[in-house]
Amino acid sequence: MALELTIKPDDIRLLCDRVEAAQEGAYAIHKLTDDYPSMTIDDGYAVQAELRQRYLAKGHQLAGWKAGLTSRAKMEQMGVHVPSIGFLTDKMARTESIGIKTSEMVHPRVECEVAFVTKKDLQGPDCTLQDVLDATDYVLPAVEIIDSRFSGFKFDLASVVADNGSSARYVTGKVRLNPRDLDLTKVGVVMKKNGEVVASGESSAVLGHPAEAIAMLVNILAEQDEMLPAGSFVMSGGITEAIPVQAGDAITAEFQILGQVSMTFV
Ligand code: OOG
Ligand code: MG
Repeated sequence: MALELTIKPDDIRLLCDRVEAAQEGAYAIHKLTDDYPSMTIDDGYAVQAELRQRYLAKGHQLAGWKAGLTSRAKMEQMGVHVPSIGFLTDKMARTESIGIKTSEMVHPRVECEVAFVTKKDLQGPDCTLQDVLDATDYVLPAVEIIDSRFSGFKFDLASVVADNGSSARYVTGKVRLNPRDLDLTKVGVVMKKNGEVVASGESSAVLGHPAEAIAMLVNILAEQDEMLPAGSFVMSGGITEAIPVQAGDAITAEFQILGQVSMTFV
């Protein structure tokens, strides 16, 4: 299956120019559908694919994928009701020990996610939760730092997909567990900002089971004639709503069983 586009290739490149410049310059733009009201989700994925080619051509390495808008809290916060996917590069990875620069982002927000690392290729369509569990090497805790390039963090699905699902940065924790050694529907999370609890939830919020989000991601990749190779790092989507952060903030995400992920913003 291939994407069905309603926007001409020249315009896909033009929209990609806009998104790429906003991502690299850390400034807000208006949502793409303001100028292309008929833009579809497939058009959005075509812009995202062009963006991925451009980053890879510049020497960035593909580091994995992320599912987004997979929990009710996230869908309600963003007013969007269909999950999405985006790609991750090595340039987005951050560690717990080094302050994360807010000057490189427009209006960053943090969210707690269960991440997966695979040991077998996964190929859609029809990828299931069980296929994902069978292919999982280990799960680990992660915090995604999202940063919509759209003014006011307001968008529709076509626009956010073109903006690579607001992907910006991510940090992983140290615990790695075999998915058979925990109940992945019952991972409680608490997000603290400067020592105060700002969000909490349970991993079942992500499509009933976070592995379901990975299956969905694999099936969306199949629509683009792509698969998820063994060894992939994949984030399954924010469990709670995303929390705004600014320079000076310290964030700790506490995951039951999976330990914690901490970071500071500078
Ligand atoms: C879109 C990205 C959503 C998640 O985990 O739900 C996402 C957004 O909310 O800007 O990464
Ligand atoms: Mg996310």
